[in-house]
Amino acid sequence: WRWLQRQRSNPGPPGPLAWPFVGNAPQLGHAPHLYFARMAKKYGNVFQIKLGSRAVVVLNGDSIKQALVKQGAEFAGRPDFTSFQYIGGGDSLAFGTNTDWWKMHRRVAQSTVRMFSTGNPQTKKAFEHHVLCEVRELLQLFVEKTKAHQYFQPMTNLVVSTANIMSAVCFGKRYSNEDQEFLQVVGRNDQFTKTVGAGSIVDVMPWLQYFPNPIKTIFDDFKSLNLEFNKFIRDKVVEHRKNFQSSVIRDMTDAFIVAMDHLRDKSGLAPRKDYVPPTVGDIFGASQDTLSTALQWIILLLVKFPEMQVRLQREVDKVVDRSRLPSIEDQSRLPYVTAFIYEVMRYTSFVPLTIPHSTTADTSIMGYAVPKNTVVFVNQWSINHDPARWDHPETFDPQRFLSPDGELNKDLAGGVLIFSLGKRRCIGEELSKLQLFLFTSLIAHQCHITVDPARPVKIAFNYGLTLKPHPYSIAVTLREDMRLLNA
Ligand code: HJJ
Repeated sequence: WRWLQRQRSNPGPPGPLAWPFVGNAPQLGHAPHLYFARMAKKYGNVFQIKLGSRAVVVLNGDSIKQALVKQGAEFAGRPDFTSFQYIGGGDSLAFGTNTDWWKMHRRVAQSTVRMFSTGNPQTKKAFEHHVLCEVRELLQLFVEKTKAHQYFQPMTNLVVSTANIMSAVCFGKRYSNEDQEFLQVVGRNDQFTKTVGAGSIVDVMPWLQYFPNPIKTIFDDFKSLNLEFNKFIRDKVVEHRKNFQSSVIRDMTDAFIVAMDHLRDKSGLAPRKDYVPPTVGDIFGASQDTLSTALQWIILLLVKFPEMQVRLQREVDKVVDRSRLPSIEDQSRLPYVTAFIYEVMRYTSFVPLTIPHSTTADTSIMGYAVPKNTVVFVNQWSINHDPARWDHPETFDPQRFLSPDGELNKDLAGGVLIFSLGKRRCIGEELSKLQLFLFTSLIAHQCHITVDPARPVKIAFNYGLTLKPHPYSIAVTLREDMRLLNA
């Protein structure tokens, strides 16, 4: 009777009717986050669907903070998805389960990332230098391409560029834009993103990987890309261990070797495994995929809204004259640049759903029972497009983050959700915001970007863990002589 009463007073979340065998998978379509937003209107912020034979609880709006922060431990798990077992050879920090070892491992990763990006003024300068060098190469290439072809597609160069910044930080090495080997490793983000995004079919219907069909082909590509990626990273770590000197920490890989070996000796918790490669893999992989996606969107929106591009240039010109380049210290005096970046993150919500979570215990959320090991999708897009939070959420308008006297509204900016919350929130947030600020202000300071008038850009995406814009073509001209950039 008690059991029955509990079931009655605390049932599972409501949701749409599910088909046998496939569940609601056919309804997700090409934009699961939009389908979820529609369902949230109908059933409320917490609802349940079925994918294959698995129950999935989808969190929208206010329920996200409740689950990930207030009930953080219960919602910090990861499902045992097939695809996750191939990332970092199954030892990825981002896709792994939260054990005691995982918690320490995460702390070490967090402090090591900080040590090489935003940790102190010195490391910030070193990081800024890497970004500067890479933007210089990139803009030079863009100008050459414009001279040769007028309009060209910038996507691949943006991937190589961001990968190079993190390659410099992680491995102390950069690659040429023509390096085919490097491109083979970093040029397959679309395949990665497609397979690990929430709603990926192979994870909920794993039997699809066993007979020829389109999903199997996508999954085979995913497996091979991970094998190649992991080999690239492992070779780097082997090389680093070979000429390692504890007195000279050359890059992030060296720092991880020190930190992880120390952690392993001290805690006794870690299995006898080398966790340096999967950790460096996560940081290198995550940063190049997300940063290149962000830049692809930033450039698309700069050419879509040329009046905003001019306003960015004016603001940067007012603060940074032609005798030097924008730097980290300028950020507080460049509120429009910062507002523009926040609006790109809000409007595109290019990580619409976080990496899938799972519950670590029987729990409840907003009055609904959720059993242990339930898959949980977190709809970040629903926060960023909630009409109760934002005026005209479907309008791209950086001005929304500025007060009438032009200052950045930090509360509003803090309301954009793209790095997740709680125990699984992104460890690269500061690094990535710094990098986006430098890229955007450098582009505004140095060049002007236009789009082929014959082929105006459309704001459309391919769904995955990160939303990629459809390909587009641009022309890039320097605003001033290139000498400045070389100075
Ligand atoms: C990769 C692209 C990869 C890894 C890691 C091991 C940590 C976008 C969001 C989070 C990022 C999640 C992480 C991704 C790890 C990539 C990325 C790729 C192979 C990898 C929300 O990144 O093409 O291959 O192997």
